[in-house]
Amino acid sequence: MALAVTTDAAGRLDALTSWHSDWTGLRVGVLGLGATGFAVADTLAELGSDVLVVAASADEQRAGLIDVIGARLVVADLSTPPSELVEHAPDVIIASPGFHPDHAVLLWASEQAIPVWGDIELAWRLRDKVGEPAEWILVTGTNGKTTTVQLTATMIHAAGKRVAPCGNIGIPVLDAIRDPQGWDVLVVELSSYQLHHLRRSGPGALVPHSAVCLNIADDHIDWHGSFDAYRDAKSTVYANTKVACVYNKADETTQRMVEDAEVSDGARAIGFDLGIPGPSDFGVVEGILCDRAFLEDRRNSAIELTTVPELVAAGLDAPHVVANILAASALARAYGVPADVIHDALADFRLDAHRIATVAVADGIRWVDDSKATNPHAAAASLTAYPSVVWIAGGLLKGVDIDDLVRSHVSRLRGAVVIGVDRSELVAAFARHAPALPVVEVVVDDTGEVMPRAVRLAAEVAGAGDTVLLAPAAASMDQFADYAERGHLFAQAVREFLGGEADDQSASDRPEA
Ligand code: UMA
Repeated sequence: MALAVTTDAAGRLDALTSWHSDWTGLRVGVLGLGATGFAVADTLAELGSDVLVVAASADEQRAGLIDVIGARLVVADLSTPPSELVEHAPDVIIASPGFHPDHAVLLWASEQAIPVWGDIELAWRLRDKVGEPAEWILVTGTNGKTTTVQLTATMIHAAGKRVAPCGNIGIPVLDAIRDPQGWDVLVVELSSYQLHHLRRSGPGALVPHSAVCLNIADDHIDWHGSFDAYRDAKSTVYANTKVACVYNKADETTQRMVEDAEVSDGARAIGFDLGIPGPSDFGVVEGILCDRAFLEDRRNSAIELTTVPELVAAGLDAPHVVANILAASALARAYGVPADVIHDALADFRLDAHRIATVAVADGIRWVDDSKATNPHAAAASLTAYPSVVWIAGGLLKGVDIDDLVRSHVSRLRGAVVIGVDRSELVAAFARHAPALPVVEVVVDDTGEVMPRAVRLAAEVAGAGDTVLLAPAAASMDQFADYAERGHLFAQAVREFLGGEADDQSASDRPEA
């Protein structure tokens, strides 16, 4: 009898592949009440499901709306599954991305054989709410995801298509698919957390138009448990791709992911890097960014997309940004965007705040905010863009090893200012690889004080021709609300310092000799 019930429940879930399926009465446990949990609860309550949300904490505004949308909320210590959830006996659990795979409630769900979906799978199943479902273009990678999503969406929009950037970028995909205007294309940023919850086959598996993993390096190892688990999660992005699997020729792991992927018949592998492109690649020839993939005579010719001098004018010439542009162009060309449309779209494109943004240039010193460099791989890309750097680094290292980053960039460093809780690891790495380098620590914890002190200390070391670069290689949550606040406070401190208002109290921050 129990077996029959389980089979029926599984059969019902398998059949739920449309907005127009019968979702009424489905017992759903939603984990988390952030952006994702709210979108999930709101959607499924609208569809008539019986929704119970559980979260360790919840923002007041969303919590206040739970009754209104017709769901229930339990805020509890989730070290064990709350009794309300056990009594609810959910047919399916939908987990917010931040829930660790070993979270007590997920372990319980697995013991009880309760299927767990992510919000992305739910959105895929519901994608036909408004007219013809949009094509999905997927973007993941350790760094450059958001910029590449924005670039791709900008290019497709310039071609006159209705396109929504969504996903980890900050807009739940469920919000995009419920937008009454409907879309031709969703460009979906996927984090490794979201990819971890995706299945590669079966009724809930995504079938993307095209996909890219931009690069892969140590990040979020504390969440996934190992680099291999992180890489495996990322590789799911290519599963079932129909048209183009775009990979980074400078990052062999992404190429292997494509080689190993189960894709739809006819899907092509398209490489990109900053070198000369082979047939089926995107690359750069004598300062010209080229498509050598989406043209008839790709053996003998290539199509010009834009030039490096034009990118310099738009502030888009840092090497990692050029790589993002090539990846986005590959996705847009795969979707059929003409090369001249891409060219014109790039001329107007500007990077978001806190991404390799020049805050000020004074006395020959450039001050750059790359607070978005939250891991060593991103910081490496940003360090590589400048020849002589006073580096402001540190924060929460998230279990990743900083040693290689320090070792491989010492030659371009004039000095370093170390911030954040994990300072000792950075300071030890400098001691090992650059014992003569001036390295100072900011030992204050007060959020408002960290950047003014870091800026004053950096100014003591920097000279004409140097760049003072905030590229922390670490997360910000130890001292700041997020990377945006960290970058904002840096920029403010730079402006105040250059305004001549700063006095010098920095000696107290120097480490003991
Ligand atoms: N919660 C718990 N226990 C946990 C984890 C979370 O109770 O162990 C609860 C919290 O109390 C809160 C809710 O879950 O109620 C928060 O859920 P969440 O952490 O999954 O965050 P959301 O607000 O749903 O936002 C998520 C993404 N956040 C994370 O993956 C951590 C957002 O990416 C994304 O924009 C949003 O979904 C929409 O898709 C942010 C992010 O930092 C930008 N992503 C990471 C990154 O880019 O490095 C992966």
